[in-house]
Amino acid sequence: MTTDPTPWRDLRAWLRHLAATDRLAAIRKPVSLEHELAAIAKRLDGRQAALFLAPGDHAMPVVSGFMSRREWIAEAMGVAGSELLARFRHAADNPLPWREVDSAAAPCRQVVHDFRNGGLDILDLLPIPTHSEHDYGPYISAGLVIARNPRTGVQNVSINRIQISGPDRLGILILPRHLFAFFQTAEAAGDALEVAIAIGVDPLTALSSQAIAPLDFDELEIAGALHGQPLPVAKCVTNEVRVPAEAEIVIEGRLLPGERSPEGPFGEFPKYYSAREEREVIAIDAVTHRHDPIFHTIIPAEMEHLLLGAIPREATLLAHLQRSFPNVTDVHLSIGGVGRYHLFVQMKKNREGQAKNVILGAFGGHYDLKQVIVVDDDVDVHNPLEVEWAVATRFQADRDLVVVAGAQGSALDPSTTVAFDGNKPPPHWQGFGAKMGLDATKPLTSSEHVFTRVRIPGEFEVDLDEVVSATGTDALTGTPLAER
Ligand SMILES: [Mn+2]
Repeated sequence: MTTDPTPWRDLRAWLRHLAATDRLAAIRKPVSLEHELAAIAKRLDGRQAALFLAPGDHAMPVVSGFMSRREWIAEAMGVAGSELLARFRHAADNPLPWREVDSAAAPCRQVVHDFRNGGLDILDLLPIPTHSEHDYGPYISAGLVIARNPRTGVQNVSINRIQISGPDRLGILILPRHLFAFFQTAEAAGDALEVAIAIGVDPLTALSSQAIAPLDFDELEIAGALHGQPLPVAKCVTNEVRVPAEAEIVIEGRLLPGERSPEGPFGEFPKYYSAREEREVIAIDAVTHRHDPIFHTIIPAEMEHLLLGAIPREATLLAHLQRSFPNVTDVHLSIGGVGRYHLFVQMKKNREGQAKNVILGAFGGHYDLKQVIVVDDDVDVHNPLEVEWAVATRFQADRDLVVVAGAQGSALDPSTTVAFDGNKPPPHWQGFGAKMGLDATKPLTSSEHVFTRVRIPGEFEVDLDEVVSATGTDALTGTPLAER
């Protein structure tokens, strides 16, 4: 597998590439940071990245949607779309340690705003949008939160939603994963946890942050492997965290021990809001950035958000399934299933009943999975119409359906809350729900043509440019136009 260095080492190189290929829309008109910016970016999502040159009262541009297509992400990796999951998995299996550069010379700290003496307001410095209708206010939605394990010093990278709570205060949602474990350790000792929030990184570094990796596995090493060379990192000005040196903007701060304050509501990936609750608090110590930095925002629940979550999960789930079922050939987390809940699995079945084993195996691979559909290898799992056709013609509910009641699922799935008073389950009941698996594979043996898929010989070989006369003939009369 190729590990040649990729050409797009930082965000601006990737944006120049998109601009050169008509995939970057420049919005010069002043737009409001409240809803208007997000509305425009949403309309362009999946077609063109949006670069806002006059957001709010700020001179700092905002970009969104620069990885809103699966093919674009494959392109950033330098592989074909069919190689995307294999390339990501190869990088996760072969991480490349980062390379520390002279922090004083790092692009991400060409300009330093020290918050420790007070008087600065993050909303004056950065163009932070308010996205959805009922959001509490401005949110940082594309910040890579980097912290070090207090026990081992190994870093972790995750994207967390970050609310602006005050001039130097942030609210943050921390799910019970690695950052949570680090902060628990620090807080138990009465210590703050140093963090850095990197905003405006290249697509591969952003994607790496979403890898489903073990504790004490620095996701920035996957970014290096995807780039084909070690990622340059620089030490923060006010703490020990190492951040991508090419980042546009870095917020340095501390998660405060024993402090909680209200965070939310915020429109999340399932296209519903999560509630306002007491959550962790970050105190800002510094904001550093490049000269002329670019602020990145992810429009919640749109393609950039869904793909960032889906692709690393697909790579992990494919590897997980192939360990037990080497005849599994591909997987896809559907966009309709918010890139998290619905998994399509393609396999070359060679024993009856295998698809049900695959269904059970998949549910063990990630608790977010709610529905698994298994299809044969003649069905394209990246095309939801093909998957529905397989269910329509190869599946019978009394024979091919697997239901597991009362399992753990996504806490953000609102249908898991209906049995609870006011739809508010206590934390230990959140995400409690059912799993559904559909075996939409055809039987291994069948009578002649019962399961033969209709095809027309030559359909894919025909050269339309050659056989269709674009001009010169009147389609109705067959008279050459030149003679009319
Ligand atoms: Mn991690």
